[in-house]
Amino acid sequence: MADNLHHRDDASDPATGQATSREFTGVDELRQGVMAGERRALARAITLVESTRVDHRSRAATLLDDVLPHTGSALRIGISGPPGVGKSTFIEALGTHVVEAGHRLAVLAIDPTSARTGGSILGDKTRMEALARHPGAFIRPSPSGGELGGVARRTREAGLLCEAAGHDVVLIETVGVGQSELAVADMVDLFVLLASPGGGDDLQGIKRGIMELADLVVVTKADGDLAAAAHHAAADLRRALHLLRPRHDGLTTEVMLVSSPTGTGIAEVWTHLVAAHRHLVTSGQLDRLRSHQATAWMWDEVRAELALRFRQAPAVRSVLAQVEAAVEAGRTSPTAAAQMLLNRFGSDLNPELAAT
Ligand SMILES: Nc1nc2c(ncn2[C@@H]2O[C@H](COP(=O)(O)OP(=O)(O)OP(=O)(O)O)[C@@H](O)[C@H]2O)c(=O)[nH]1
Ligand SMILES: [Mg+2]
Repeated sequence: MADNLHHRDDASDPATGQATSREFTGVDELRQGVMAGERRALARAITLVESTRVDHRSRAATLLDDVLPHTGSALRIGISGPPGVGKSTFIEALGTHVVEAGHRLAVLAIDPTSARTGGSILGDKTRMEALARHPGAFIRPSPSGGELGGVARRTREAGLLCEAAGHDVVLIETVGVGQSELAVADMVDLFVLLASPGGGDDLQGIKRGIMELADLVVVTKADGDLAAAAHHAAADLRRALHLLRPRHDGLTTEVMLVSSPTGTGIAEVWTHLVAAHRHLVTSGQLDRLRSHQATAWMWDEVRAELALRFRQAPAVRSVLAQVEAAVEAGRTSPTAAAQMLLNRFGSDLNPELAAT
């Protein structure tokens, strides 16, 4: 497999998500490939966890359980910001700095708005060109389609696989257009928010609830004509952040400035992130954060699976359209309808309940 190490991920057919070669068919083989840091095995493993097929889901669960003991030591960073703020350009610059420092980097993306096959990073080839070609970097586009919850769960799993494959820095990017920032903040150690110099009236277009998630705010495009505006934006952001409680004890949310194309400020951002992470580790907060995230993740899985089984249960399915129509038309109250459906679901699970 050594000859594949320097290739970009091309192990699956983007149209079908199906594996295109016969290698790594068994879970055990896949696990060994992942653990050996083989990029094709990693790509294939991620394709497996992204699959919604029932038999794939159970194989994916086995694989994830197997690799779990080999995860946890990576620095997990979330990066978000409004469209066009400079996320891709920033990740290219920061990522290059990180791999040149000897780290192995994985870049994952969550873009539930993207119906494009192959996800957002396809269009980013030009902006992450150098990084994509670097042997120390693994870039994986957002799984296309599906609702946010599903995409987020698969991305979380992909992150674990990357860690098992030896990537000690995992960046998870998302476009800041909705709920996806929350999903990302829930799976990373540190959350970085990008802001642009001229974002508009309400603090560079950042909503307060999102600002509260940030461990670091980075103002992009602090160069050329935009340099002065960037400094103004940074001052505004510092004032706003001053009023917020930091996410972690002992860490204040800094505002830093970068110019991604020239690289100005990038090394400082990295140094800051490493120091913040070290603080989380030594203060014991990282362990607590991750335990909390793991439990939340479990409940997330339960909720999603339960909702799926609920919709598929024959006793529910047979009346679902009718009940929905009745609620839509105002003939049945949502509460009564939900109760009725839940009772039917319960009786499907346990026929004895139906008698009561
Ligand atoms: N001058 C300057 N331009 C930048 C900087 N960062 C990004 N840009 C430019 O801003 C534009 C958008 O950058 P992207 O990196 O594509 O932004 P993005 O946030 O990934 O955008 P989406 O993926 O569409 O959400 C591009 O034309 C970049 O060249 C910067 O630090 N300085
Ligand atoms: Mg982008």
